[in-house]
Amino acid sequence: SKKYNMWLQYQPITDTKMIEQYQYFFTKIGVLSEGLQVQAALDELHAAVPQMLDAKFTVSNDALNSTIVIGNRNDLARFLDSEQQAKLADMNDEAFLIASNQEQLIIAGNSDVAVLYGVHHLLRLVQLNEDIAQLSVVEQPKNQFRMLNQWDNFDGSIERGYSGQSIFYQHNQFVEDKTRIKDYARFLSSVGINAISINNVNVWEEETYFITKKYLPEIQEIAGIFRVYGITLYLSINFGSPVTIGDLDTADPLDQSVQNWWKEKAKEIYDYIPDFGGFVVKADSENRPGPFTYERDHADGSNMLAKALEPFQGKVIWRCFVYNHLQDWRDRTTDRARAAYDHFKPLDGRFHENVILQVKNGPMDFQVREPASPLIGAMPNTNQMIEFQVAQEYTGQQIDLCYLIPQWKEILAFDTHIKGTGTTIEEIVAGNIHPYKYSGVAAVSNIGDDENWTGNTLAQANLYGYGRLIWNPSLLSEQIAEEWIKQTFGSKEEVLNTIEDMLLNAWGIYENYTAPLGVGWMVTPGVHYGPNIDGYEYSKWGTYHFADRDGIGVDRTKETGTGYTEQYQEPHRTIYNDLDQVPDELLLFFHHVPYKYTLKSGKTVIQHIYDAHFKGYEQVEGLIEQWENLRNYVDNERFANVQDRLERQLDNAKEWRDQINTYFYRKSGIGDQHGRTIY
Ligand code: BDP
Repeated sequence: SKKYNMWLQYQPITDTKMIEQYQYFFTKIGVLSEGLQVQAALDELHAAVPQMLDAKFTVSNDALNSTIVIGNRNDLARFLDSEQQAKLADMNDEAFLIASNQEQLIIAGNSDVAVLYGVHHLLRLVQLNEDIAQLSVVEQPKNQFRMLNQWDNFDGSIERGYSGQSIFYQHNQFVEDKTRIKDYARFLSSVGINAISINNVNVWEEETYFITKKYLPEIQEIAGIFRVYGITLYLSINFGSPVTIGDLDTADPLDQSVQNWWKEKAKEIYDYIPDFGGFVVKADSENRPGPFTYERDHADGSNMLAKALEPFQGKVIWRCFVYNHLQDWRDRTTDRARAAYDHFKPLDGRFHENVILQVKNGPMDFQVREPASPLIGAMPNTNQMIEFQVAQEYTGQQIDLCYLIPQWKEILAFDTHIKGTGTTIEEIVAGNIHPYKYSGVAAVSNIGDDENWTGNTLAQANLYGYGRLIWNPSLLSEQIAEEWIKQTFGSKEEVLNTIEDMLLNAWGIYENYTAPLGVGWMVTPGVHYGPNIDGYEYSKWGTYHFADRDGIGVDRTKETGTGYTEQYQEPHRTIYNDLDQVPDELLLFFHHVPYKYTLKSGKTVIQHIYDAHFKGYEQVEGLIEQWENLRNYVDNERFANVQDRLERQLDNAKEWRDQINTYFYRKSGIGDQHGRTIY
């Protein structure tokens, strides 16, 4: 169905200018390589071409007489001129080249999976109705690791999942029918994802056994499905495994028997899955076990696992989401925002070369607005990757529309100044600033077994955009939106313009009606949807806004606050620390100010709160109208799905608007300048 097929719709080409050209090229396909991923590329052509062109093609290894030739660089060598050879030789393993003239089109990859990427690139061009008769494309991914983390539990539930149940597990069993896993792999490879961890970072009881004979045969099968699409499989592990599933009484990383236990474990896993990626580890975080129990640190813990995986080229992806989740809210000196940096920065240089630290994009936890994490790039001698959240945990849970690409782009563009101007997060995680052996990007996935994968059909754009963006971070949010819309809904002007406008404004709209000016956390505790202004205010999680009768915001300055601003390089340290320089949208993240404090916009904080919340609600009404105009352009199912979500979003925006405005009116006693009704 259309909703199931996401951006690989392969709808019949109707552009009469292009159809002849496409029909010409897709008649004789020469396949010169035999690898698994080249076979997957051919399968994809078989799936796509008959639908798009109402035509069939022949397949042979007769390259000379083929209209399209695909293969890896070695097998295709004779067909590449020296310039093309040189170009490819200059690029990484996942690079491909597409070259065409009126007669023939060549796709050459630096590896088999690169051929698959090249074929997807071509199919994308066709879906976008582009001219393919004079192509000269060379592309390589900017990031080495392009990963997704599934937060799927063995019982079939998904931690922070908003699209149904797991496509991997049901009632503590692996799903029997693996079609969806295969299709997921197809979708992911079409946007260049090359790594996946398939179980929740919180590894509860039964999942701990994933690394045992009990489950490895099934995991081996899943690894095999992903392998065909060039995606390496990882597992989240429980640091306490030697105790939980072994017969040791300790998981102390410096204990010889523990080290041996993990070495044996690694051997066992690699017997089943020779190209197993490695472990994702959440340790000493939110009640998960870790090295702290044994008075060891994160370097001790991760290195021990790294040594076990090393003989097999495995990696340890160690998460930096570590903070005191049992803090006393009365203690105003501890600051959760400081935690990742405080824990990890002092350990720089002590990590094994196959350890990669995975750092969330902001210092707190995927709020609608946070500054970039100061830990990223701050450890020149330690591999790092950034972690985004495609799942809309705090950004509307795939009920509310929130196109996240602009948020991620802002983070990637952040210039840390760690090694002078131009040391952006984008370049750091691409491995261009520090001599990382491994680096890249990971993100929490947003899919489940809903027919449309993502609950809200428009949330498919975030998954698509995530892959595209981390392959090529210089793509604009607009470009990614356009590509996605055309492939998903077709190229009609009306559809394109409307959905693009909706997507590009969505993040700002969501921010308008939720927590203001970077303060975050005014969500319902636990579920994290809908407003509850004081829900987290007197709790142990370190998530406060400090609103009182005089003002609001968290003082993180050097002089009077938590000193968090000191974790940044100049000029950010000064900018964030200085009330006159801090950008409005982050004001309350860094400062506690009176309600009548005047923003750079010229408004007072309190008036900004009122205006933004009234506006945000109206903007959602606007989204509903925009979507309504597409009634005749979008198939009923997808139309109804989005319409329903937008109605629910409006209810949510209303709750937020009224609770936030009322709360701050009551706290401050200051009325709205425009005299609007505040309940
Ligand atoms: C938070 C989620 C929680 C996750 C945690 C994590 O609320 O469910 O387990 O992040 O990243 O955002 O480990």
